[in-house]
Amino acid sequence: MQIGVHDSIAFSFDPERIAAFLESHGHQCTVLEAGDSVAGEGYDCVVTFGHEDALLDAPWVHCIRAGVDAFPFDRYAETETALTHSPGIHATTIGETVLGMVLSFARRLHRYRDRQHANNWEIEPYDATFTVQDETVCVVGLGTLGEGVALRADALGMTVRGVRREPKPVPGVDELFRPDELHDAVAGARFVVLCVPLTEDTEAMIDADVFAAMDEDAYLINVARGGVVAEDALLDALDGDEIAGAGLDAHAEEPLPADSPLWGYDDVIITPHVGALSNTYHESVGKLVVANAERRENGESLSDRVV
Ligand code: NDP
Ligand code: 7N6
Repeated sequence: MQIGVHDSIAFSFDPERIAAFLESHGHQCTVLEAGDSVAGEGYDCVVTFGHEDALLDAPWVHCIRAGVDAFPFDRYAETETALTHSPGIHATTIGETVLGMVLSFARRLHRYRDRQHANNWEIEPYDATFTVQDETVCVVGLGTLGEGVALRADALGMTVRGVRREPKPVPGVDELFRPDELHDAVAGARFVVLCVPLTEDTEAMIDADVFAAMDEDAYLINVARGGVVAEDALLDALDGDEIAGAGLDAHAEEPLPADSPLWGYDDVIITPHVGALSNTYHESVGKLVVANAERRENGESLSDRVV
């Protein structure tokens, strides 16, 4: 197959990595720059991080992300361009990123790393330090990400609450809540971890009322999308000591603007939307594309299709 590899992938890793992987599986690849024409170039598929209108000239666009909330579905439907995404590959990376943040907050590692830059031996307040064993985590959204977090939290001896619409049990989750029980689910949890897609229902679902329901010593961790959290309410909650801190991989605006107040808090850990990345991401996505290319060649319908 002839596959275009869009250089928006460079937000996450070198597009040549996935091009080389696809070529090693017998496909011909061209790296496309933003603004390059796709019409009439003979591409069977374009693999991309983001959307631009030129992609609508391809018969099939594959997004390397699980969340495709930034794609204009109606335009894909209008132009009959198939859009596929990359679910099911983020459990381990995100699970480990979240548990890294959880352990850092508990063991205060982020504060010692901050002080290391100033050769500063200062010790954290005695009461600021805790162990996560026997603490409670509330995981909001229990798909690939949420289960990856739940299993790892369970392995560390945490009590795991989960929130989802369908009351279907999930490995590692001790207690299930419905979205309309969110306030009860977060109350008493030391960590609240967001793993939901950004939809009409989840936009700004973490608002001032949810922060008020959270414990004062609780931490919010967002590995979903920035839009799931009402950012003003988060800032108020941090300023008003309504919560203890936050671990933020997803942000309302990305890159997080240099003048965002969020950079300034001792107990906010900011990562630049890299929670899912690892040195094998190109292979994980590449395998999804290779499998779908085979389906397309065999005249079968594509998997993981969103439009
Ligand atoms: P999945 O589709 O596997 O899981 C989504 C989960 O959210 C399901 O358990 C679903 O359960 C639940 N859910 C949906 N709507 C609601 C709601 N209104 N209230 C409560 N729960 C809800 O998605 P993934 O786990 O793969 O990814 C989730 C999102 O995380 C992606 O859409 C993406 O935006 C983001 N993401 C971020 C990454 C990063 O790098 N930081 C990496 C990968 C994904 P039910 O249907 O029962 O409600
Ligand atoms: C890194 C993953 C997703 O939705 O936001 C993540 O999958 C990006 C490319």
